[in-house]
Amino acid sequence: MAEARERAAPFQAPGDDFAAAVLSGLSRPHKSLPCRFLYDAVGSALFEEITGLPEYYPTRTEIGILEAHAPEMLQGVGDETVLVEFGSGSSVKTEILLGAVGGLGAYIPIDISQSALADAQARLRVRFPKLDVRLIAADFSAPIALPADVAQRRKLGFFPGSTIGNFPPMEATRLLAAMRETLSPDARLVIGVDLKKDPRRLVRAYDDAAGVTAAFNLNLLARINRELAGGFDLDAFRHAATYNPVDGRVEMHLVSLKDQLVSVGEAQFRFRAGETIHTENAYKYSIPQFREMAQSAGWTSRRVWSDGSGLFSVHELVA
Ligand code: AVJ
Repeated sequence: MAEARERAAPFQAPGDDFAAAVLSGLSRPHKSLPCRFLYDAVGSALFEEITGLPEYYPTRTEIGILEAHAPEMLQGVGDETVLVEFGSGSSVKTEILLGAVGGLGAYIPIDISQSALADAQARLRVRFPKLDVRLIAADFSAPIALPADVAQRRKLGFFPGSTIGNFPPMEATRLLAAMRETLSPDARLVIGVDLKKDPRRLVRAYDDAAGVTAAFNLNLLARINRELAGGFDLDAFRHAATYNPVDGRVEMHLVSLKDQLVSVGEAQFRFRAGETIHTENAYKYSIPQFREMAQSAGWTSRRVWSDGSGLFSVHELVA
């Protein structure tokens, strides 16, 4: 049961138990850890650095698409509309939309991190002093009850970053359906989805020359050492990124370089040389594939925007 819940919610839930997840994940025949644990303070800073790497095209490509097409994406948005962002983090991409909108009823960022929400609010207050910002600290993987005064207003959802790609298709479908419910009635969702492409290009985006993604992945072991009295030797593991064409996903792993026994608190785990801990999936979708998944969650993809090289897509879904 606990395992199913972990897979359903790759992002940090309140009261989320790192210790329990690590003990259960390392006890499996195929060792794995939920990717939400990559994002402690160190991991979040490393991810920020990843978004600026030459190989990591998604962030800058999506920003380019948003900048080029924000006015079209915002058609029909006005003083009555409420903008709801899922997993808003620092809300950087939101500023592109907010900068292009004429009027907006309210902006509701939903994030599990209270501190990320507070930072975003402080920044937005400077640039958009009149904007009504309502913070919601919550896990967006289940339907969320919005404040009563906005529940009946027209809502535009925003879910950028191809975060949807971290969920296996079944859970992604469930998540899209939950978002439709949160945004109903008259739901609309602008969502960023990374596209299928040359596997070599995909793998390079997750295994950069400067080794930042390797540091990001290995930080998970450092975090276990820091927080759970772990005995991982970081030099005895290496980062690996591969493309799995059957499942259409990039996988990140930590590969044991030798036979070894590693302690985590009182527990001990055996690793064979070459055995891996699977730490993240990033599913990639063609435009028709994503359309079909959205359809099975009750959405229709009405419009889709892409960059000139076909690297990344932004869909407009309507209920
Ligand atoms: C933030 C989850 C969308 O999957 O591309 C980047 C995370 N992992 N490099 C992604 C990530 C390694 C990123 N997401």
